[in-house]
Amino acid sequence: MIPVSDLTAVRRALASHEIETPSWAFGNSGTRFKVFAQPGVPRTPEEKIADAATVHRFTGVAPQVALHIPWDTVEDYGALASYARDQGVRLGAINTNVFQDDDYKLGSVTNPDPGIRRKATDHLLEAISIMDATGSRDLKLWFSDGINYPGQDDLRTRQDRLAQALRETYDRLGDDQRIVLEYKLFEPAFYATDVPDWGTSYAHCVELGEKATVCIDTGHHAPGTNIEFIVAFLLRQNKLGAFDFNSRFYADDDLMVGAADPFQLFRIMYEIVRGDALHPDRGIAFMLDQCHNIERKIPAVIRSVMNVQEATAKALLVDRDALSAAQSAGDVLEANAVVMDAYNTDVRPLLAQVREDAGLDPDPMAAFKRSGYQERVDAERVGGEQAGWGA
Ligand code: PSV
Ligand code: MN
Ligand code: MN
Repeated sequence: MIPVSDLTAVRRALASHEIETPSWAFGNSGTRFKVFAQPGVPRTPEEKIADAATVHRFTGVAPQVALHIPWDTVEDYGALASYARDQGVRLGAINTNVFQDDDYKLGSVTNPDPGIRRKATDHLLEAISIMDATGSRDLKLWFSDGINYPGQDDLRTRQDRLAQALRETYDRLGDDQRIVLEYKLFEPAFYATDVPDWGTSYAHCVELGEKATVCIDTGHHAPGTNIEFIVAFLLRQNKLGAFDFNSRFYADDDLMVGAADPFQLFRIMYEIVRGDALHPDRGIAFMLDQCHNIERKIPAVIRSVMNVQEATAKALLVDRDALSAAQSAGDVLEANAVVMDAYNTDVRPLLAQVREDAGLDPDPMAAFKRSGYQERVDAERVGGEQAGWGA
């Protein structure tokens, strides 16, 4: 493990790490079987931002909140951005939604009907106008497009339609804006998805240009996929733009990141550290994309942020000199031991110290509980909104 004398750099790295929270994590959500409504859930985008700001107040590392359009539709996005600023946070990625309209039954930008393709592409362009008003950098694209049966539509033509819509969208981006293109193996399409994997996303991004990068949603792979390999590969190509962090036991479970497989999260964060991509200046957005169906939402997001911090702290503790010496010597067991030593370190005291240095309570979960915020919003907010999922 890294010598104690080098811990200053580790502390500094941890203090500057930023995690972006999703507005929809604070609303009611569920599965297709049932949405269990909770008291105190936000009724408006402003209230979702207030909850995200609360997470930031207790963790100190979540200064940005992502919006989902149309779930977070408002009249004046500039005013929403200044509301967020007043709360102590910024508006982050604008997530597009071309999956919750009857017109999109056979696809959005890959639909065989040119009128529906136009409608979907117009939504993407409108999202860029929202970014102009909010000052957001990232346009997050996820397409539910795909087909359920062999022969239902032409696989290759659908790629052409996708490329065309992406090109039009890309050409509308401002100088400081970019596309982050998410992939997903299956669901809602069950036979073939139009952007099913990182390779497809990567190829479209390369074709588009340098303002297009891949978004890795950790829940969107086949079981057993080596996600840290994807991270290493994309970083090497300068094509990793963002994460949608969550964890899964089976498919796209959207559970709290680090809950199902903290070791995988550590391995991912090690590749980030190895690729020198942790600092916000490096342009990787570490976003959460989660739904809290049965647990209270604000503390679940606080816990998720802490889980990412713990994995990151362990990744930073890997003794990279010792690791590369063992690797060069072909010492398999020693190399593995160096990595495992870091993973098996209890980093909670280190993170408590980092928080105290930043003037925060060392235990954000306990501090949130004591604050009375939950009780206050439970009493104040009557008739909270559904997040958009699980209707
Ligand atoms: C799709 O499963 C997805 O991961 C996309 O990011 C959506 O925009 C998001 O879920 C909404 O939670
Ligand atoms: Mn996602
Ligand atoms: Mn998902």
